[in-house]
Amino acid sequence: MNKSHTPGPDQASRSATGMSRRDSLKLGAASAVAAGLGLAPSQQAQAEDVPPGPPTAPWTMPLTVMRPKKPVAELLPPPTREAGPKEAGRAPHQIWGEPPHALYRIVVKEGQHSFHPNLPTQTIRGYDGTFPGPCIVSRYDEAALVRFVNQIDPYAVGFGSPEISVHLHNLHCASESDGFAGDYWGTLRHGPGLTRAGNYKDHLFMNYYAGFSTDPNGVGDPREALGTLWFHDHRMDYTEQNVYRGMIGSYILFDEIDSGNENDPNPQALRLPSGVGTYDQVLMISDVQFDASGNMVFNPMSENKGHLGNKITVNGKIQPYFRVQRRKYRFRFVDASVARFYEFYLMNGTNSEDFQYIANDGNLLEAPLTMNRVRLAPGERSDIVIDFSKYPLGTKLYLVNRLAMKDGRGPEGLVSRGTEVLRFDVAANPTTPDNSRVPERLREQPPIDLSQVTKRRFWDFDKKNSMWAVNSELFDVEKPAAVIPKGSTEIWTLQGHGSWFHPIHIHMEEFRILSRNGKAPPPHERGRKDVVALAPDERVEVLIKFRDFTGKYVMHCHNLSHEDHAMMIRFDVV
Ligand SMILES: [Cu+2]
Repeated sequence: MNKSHTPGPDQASRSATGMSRRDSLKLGAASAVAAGLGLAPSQQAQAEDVPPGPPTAPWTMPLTVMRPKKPVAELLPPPTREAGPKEAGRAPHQIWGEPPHALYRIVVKEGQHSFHPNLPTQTIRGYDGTFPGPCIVSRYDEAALVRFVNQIDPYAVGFGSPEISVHLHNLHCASESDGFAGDYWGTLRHGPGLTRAGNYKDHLFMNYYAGFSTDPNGVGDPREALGTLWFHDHRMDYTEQNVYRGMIGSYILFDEIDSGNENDPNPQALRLPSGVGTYDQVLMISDVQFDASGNMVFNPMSENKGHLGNKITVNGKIQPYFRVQRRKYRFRFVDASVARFYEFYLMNGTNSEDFQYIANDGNLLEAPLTMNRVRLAPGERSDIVIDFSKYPLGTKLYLVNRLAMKDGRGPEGLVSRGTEVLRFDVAANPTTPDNSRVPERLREQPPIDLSQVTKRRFWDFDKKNSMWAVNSELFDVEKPAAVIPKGSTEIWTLQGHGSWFHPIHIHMEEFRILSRNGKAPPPHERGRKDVVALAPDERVEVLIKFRDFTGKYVMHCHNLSHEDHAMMIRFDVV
């Protein structure tokens, strides 16, 4: 048995159905059903072709709009550099000086959620008990400290784990606040990366540009700015179940250039459509599997493939509508699904409409692209701007996913009709003039400089004994697969195999795609990225730096079933 599978401090924690994916592999189908998953035999038999789920009437409720979560005036006990007495036993914050600009408190707990009025209310587990969780809006050079309070019953039953590890996907962040897979915690148990369990854990997000520690001014490089981020659970072995059950939220970063103000008088400001919750909208996309009675199910027999839903949700709703004014809007797509890839089109009758594609993985491109599709792998983000002033009042536009998937193997090509997931109703003229714009130049990119490269590493993503492996090894939480001196620049080669797609995500720093099978990446992938969808047998080379922080981080497949068993490596920056 691989060392990483030896029992850790928490191993008494298995709840009735919350067995880890690896356990259920060992136990097999019969015991998984016996564990009370309540799946009808037909559904088990159809694990690959997801059954359609009960009918739901389209366009019966409005889109849930993500608005900025309010900070709190104080936290009790006050945050401290060293973990507080009742805090999960994390390492001290690497940077600790002035009090953080904003304090947030997010309670991780069960909540009752309605995906659709035709379906029963579901017990989800999420940030503040909602699906999706809150949206935090932050700014560069204004640190945010987020206290995550874990109120999940440590003896809770059902799929998912009561222990959590919160990862803020894409933040350039100190290891102790990154949500390392082995840093999971609850009120009773903890992972091998922490010294004790706790009631809460503070994550300190400094919101510094990469390169700040070697910049004489301490600012870093604004060309490294991040924009659309999201946070989600990263608990080793249970990430898929916890994310699927609702542990997702969004995090937006602004700076002087992308300032979040379309009327900004600063000449540097881009003045993109602004106002998170008004003309700047987060769209978190998750697919959920419902059984015939309309209950959300998690089928561990999709083991090894990736769990697909039979309903696509946008901000936790099935087929909502969104009333828009005849003006420009920014939409930030987040693929928060555990395995599903999407390709979205904006349909006006039978025409697919063009829009401006401005950011990939939350990072503004150098220049906007005119496109008619948004393709997303799990973990990826895309920002687009749609100008609804082109359409007469009363127009209805549909966001349609045309990408087919039969199982977690990956996308199988486009279908002609697709699934409508969101309807835009052009409902009103703007009440104030639309001063927003999409300028011809967005954000300058750092140059690709290969002269700094000190090391190349090769990572092979393949199956080994029915498990997912990297360089033929399963994830070992205790042992780094790479030890990287802080400040290094490296080229990593990511190699896929067989007929499987693997969306590969690297923590801590973004990368630039140098080549896909020896060829330049497509224009929308020429900016900075943190996920690259590795196609079957594809070889991707990326350039990546490891700056500013030290500690343990991970690279993994963002098909979360693959990640959980166990296509992930630990790397340490020292
Ligand atoms: Cu994978």
